[in-house]
Amino acid sequence: LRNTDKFVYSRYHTLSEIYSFQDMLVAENPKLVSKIVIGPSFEGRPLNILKFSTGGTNRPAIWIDTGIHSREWVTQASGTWFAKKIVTDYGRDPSLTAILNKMDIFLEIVTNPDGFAYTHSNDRLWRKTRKPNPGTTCVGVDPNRNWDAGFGGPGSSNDPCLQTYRGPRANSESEVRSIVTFVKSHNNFKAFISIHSYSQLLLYPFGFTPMPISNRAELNTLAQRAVTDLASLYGTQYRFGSVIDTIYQASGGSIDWAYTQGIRYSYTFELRDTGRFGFLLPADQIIPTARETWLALMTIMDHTLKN
Ligand code: ING
Ligand code: ZN
Repeated sequence: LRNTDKFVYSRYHTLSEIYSFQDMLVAENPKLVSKIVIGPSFEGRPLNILKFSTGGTNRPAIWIDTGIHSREWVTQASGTWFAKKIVTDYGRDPSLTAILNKMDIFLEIVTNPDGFAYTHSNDRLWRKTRKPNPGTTCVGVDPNRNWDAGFGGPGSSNDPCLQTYRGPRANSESEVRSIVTFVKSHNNFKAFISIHSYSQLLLYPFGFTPMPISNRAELNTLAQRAVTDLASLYGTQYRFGSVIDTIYQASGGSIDWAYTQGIRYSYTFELRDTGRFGFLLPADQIIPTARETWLALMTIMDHTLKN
């Protein structure tokens, strides 16, 4: 692991390898990329964000996170590929260059590092954080039910032994609270994209209520364009719609929170596949998944720039 050209994007990597990747990318591209530590995880690991910026102060910004659910390994792997893609394409691809000449991109690749370490060491299918819960041996909170948007409502559990345990209160998890504090203090995010797997879906708010968002028609049309662009590469088919209409009711999710903060381009991706391999997606699908997803991300980011 000497530099980010030698990094093997077609394999899954450990947490320490991804941390090294981030530091190498910053060292190689100091004028474009910086690392911000927004907090410690529950177990004390750094919550790293890569900031891609060509200047300015507090420019309008795009948030992208991968790996908030630790077992969704193709997302952290894709996030790593996106980071390299951004530094490769800036100054070469006119659309990305236009975006970065006006906006900043913030990318959190390992949003749940304690869970991710645990998927390598103990349980490949661990989803939640690793914070112990009082009164039970069951560990962890679902970091996508812990946000302050319909917190505690349907589609979240008060049972610490379940995968969708919401936690004792909104923002109880450092991994969530650190993002909330960062996004609020920045105060100029225009898009918030949270990347999960699997199911091949592109979802917009809300998950906690059937109430339609005010720019539903715009987000629906944009989602349709994004999934069409995604499919143009390898034919991968995505469905799209609101969380509640498309999959299930879910309260306390990140994109619902982002939307209620006024971030009008809020989306969740569910990457490959549709269930054949599920969370255990073979590594030879990492680069194709990242490449096709990048097309959809560019469509959303370009629209955000122009609106
Ligand atoms: N799916 C998401 C989950 O947390 C989701 C779906 C997206 C819910 C946005 C709420 C808001 O259940 C996976 N695979 O985790
Ligand atoms: Zn998930």
